[in-house]
Amino acid sequence: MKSVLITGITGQDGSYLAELLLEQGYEIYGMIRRLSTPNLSRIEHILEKIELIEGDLTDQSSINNALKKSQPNEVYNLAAQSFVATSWNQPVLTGDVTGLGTVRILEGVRHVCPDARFYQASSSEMFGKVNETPQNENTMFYPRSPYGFAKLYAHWACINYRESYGMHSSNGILFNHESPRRGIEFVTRKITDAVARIYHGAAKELRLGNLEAKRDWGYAGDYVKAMWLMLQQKEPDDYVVATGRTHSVGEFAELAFREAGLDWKKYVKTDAKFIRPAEVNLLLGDASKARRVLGWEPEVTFEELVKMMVREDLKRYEK
Ligand code: NAP
Ligand code: F7E
Repeated sequence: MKSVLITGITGQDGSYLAELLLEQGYEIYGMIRRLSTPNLSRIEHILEKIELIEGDLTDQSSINNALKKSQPNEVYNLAAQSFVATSWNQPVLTGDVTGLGTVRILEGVRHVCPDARFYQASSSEMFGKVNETPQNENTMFYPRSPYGFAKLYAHWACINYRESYGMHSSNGILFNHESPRRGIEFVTRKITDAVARIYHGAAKELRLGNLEAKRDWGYAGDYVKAMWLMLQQKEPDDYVVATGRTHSVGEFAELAFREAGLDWKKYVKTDAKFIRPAEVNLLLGDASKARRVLGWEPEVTFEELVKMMVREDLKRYEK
């Protein structure tokens, strides 16, 4: 039986990836950090089928211990300080976890299990102030936040370990992907959660920042399949994963409110507090390489995604 170590298993993507790999028959180990209150809600339903090991991306010995204990054939590094807005308030921590943390785990793999295949959660945020549209694997990087430049450092570390040590390490340059399990502070989930609260009379308005920013939004359940496919290839490589469609934050809000029979213009207010020091205005991915080499296709459309998220949040508040 193949064994796998997932960092960030308690996060959105970690939970979907764990479900996918359970279906594929993997023995699953997840690295989790110690918190005063455990945060296992996204993996509660599979807890009996997986093994959790305590560890933190800022602590080399705990990473090495997790690798020794799991003896993985595949390692998925999904852990990160992943919220872009927070990265301006905690730039050093973001660099430590999201950037250096990747080097720590690459070092661990190199010493403990050099034959393990490695996946790095790279990000479209590395394109930042884009110099061409759509963005592909050859598009120039121009990160616009401490999160973006930490991810860029990790991205190049992954390539360098491939070239220096012959490691099977691949970068998935994933564009925004969402789901009903998305963290509540990200804009899509912030909107669908507010729609549900407003619908049930628990809130009167929704305050947002830049409504003009455009993102290529896909469904997380589709995107974890691309991660797995990358590690099934003979050769390691880097791939853009995206839908090829882009929408503004305003368009997302309009559709989400409409799904609950509400007019977004009556409830959405703009608030300078949510405007970022530097913005990524437009992301649109060209995933033709992933289509061609991995045979990967997104299945859930933008409209289906919005509907799914609104319905799940409405249900949650009904309960
Ligand atoms: P997420 O929901 O924020 O999950 C992040 C995970 O990292 C959580 O399990 C978190 O643990 C863990 N973590 C944070 N700091 C840690 C530390 N110091 N040591 C160990 N674990 C730590 O993120 P996601 O949306 O699933 O994204 C997964 C990965 O893909 C991230 O690296 C993200 O940056 C990247 N990415 C995401 C997107 C997207 O649109 N979702 C796009 C491109 C790339 P706790 O539960 O304890 O907080
Ligand atoms: O912002 C705008 C905001 O926080 C999207 C992470 O998963 O994807 C994610 O990063 C856009 C930005 O995601 C609000 O200014 C307006 O333009 O949902 P977000 P993100 O920054 O794109 C990338 C690919 C990752 O790798 C990251 O880990 O929405 N926006 N008003 C707002 N954003 C938030 N959060 N809150 C607002 O009120």
